[in-house]
Amino acid sequence: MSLEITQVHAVEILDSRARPTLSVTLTAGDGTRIRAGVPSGASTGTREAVELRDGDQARYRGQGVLGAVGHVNGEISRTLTGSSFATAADVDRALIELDGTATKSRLGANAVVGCSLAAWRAEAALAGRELWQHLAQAAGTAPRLPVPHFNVVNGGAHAANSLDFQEFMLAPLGAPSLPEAVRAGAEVYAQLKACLSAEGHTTGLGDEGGFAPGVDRPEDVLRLLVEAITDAGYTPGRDGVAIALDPAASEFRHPDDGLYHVAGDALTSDQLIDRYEAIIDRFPVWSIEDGLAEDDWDGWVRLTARLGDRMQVMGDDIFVTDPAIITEAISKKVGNSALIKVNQIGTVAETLDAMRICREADYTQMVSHRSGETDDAFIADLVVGTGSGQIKSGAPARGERVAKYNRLLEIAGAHASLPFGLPTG
Ligand code: 2PG
Ligand code: MG
Repeated sequence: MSLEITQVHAVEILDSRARPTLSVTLTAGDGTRIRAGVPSGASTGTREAVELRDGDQARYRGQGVLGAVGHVNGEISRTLTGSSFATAADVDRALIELDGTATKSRLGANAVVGCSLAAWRAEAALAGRELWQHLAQAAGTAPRLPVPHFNVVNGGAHAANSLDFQEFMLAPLGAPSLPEAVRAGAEVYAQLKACLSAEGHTTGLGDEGGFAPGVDRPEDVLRLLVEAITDAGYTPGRDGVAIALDPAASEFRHPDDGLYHVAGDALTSDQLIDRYEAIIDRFPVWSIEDGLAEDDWDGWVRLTARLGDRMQVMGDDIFVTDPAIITEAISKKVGNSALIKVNQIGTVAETLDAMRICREADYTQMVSHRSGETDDAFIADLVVGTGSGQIKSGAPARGERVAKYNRLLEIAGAHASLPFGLPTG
């Protein structure tokens, strides 16, 4: 079977932060029309694929994407239409070649990723398969429903509060099924709102739908989370509802002194590792993403050596879903887990490659949304198809976040025999 594309067309739409992004519509030879929405991050890694923004201050404060839209409707359309591709991976290769830069900065990673997502979706539709089934076949993986990680408290670059750590997530590791995990996330989220109100905190939301209270110390948030988990009737910990953190430490390491600034303390890498150790001694935290900054590779080696047998040490900004960087990290024993974002590297084919490298090295993986999102739920199918076992898509609230969890619930409801939870063995 081959993929014949008759039209590719992009328009500028809005993401969940009122910033422009792309919607790409691809028409296949048989008339099938497929749409993809492009996500966008705020706390980005410096080695990520580069989004093209117009920079025209007269429109959307320079954030417009008409240039990227123009590339889809011009150069990319001319390259992809009229020819027939053996696979969607070949479309990705054509996009990479056409762009010609290491970071997709010429056409824009936002233009490229929209076309890639649409091409894989089109290939699945032409094959008459669900997207997750198609991705499983392409990757040679066993499908599995993931443990959702609900980001219920937002700080850092995702909220206007003074909390330095970016994300506090509920991980219902002990749930018996995906629907029960979603239920636990939603019930604890509601309980947390009550706990915050009871202590006089505001319950306004951050970019990913989590609460953004005026609490400074991460330990104070963790205490509130444990209280909410317990009050909602769940057991804090791996048998019930555990906690995962994304401090996003690159954001609070100050360039002037090289120290990590957390709630008024200025910490060296080793002092911050001590703080994490104290946190996991005291609270049911099972995973820490970006615990140190993306350029603190020596610190990462020590963090992994000290805490890697007790928890997930996950790289996001440091790995940027880049197969070459992940390969280097594995050889240096940096982390034991990778966050996976398609738009960080720019194509689905390269993402599947990064995921294969992780699998082969026994690095765990979590598929992730971005803080700026659309209603596109591609990542729900990606996580199920690749069987990676973990996803984060923000709070169990707000349309662009629940679009992913609801897609997972639909897959779970229609395919009762799919296994759920972290991969075993
Ligand atoms: C992260 C992501 C998603 P952003 O740091 O993991 O939660 O944030 O999309 O802003 O990079
Ligand atoms: Mg992160």
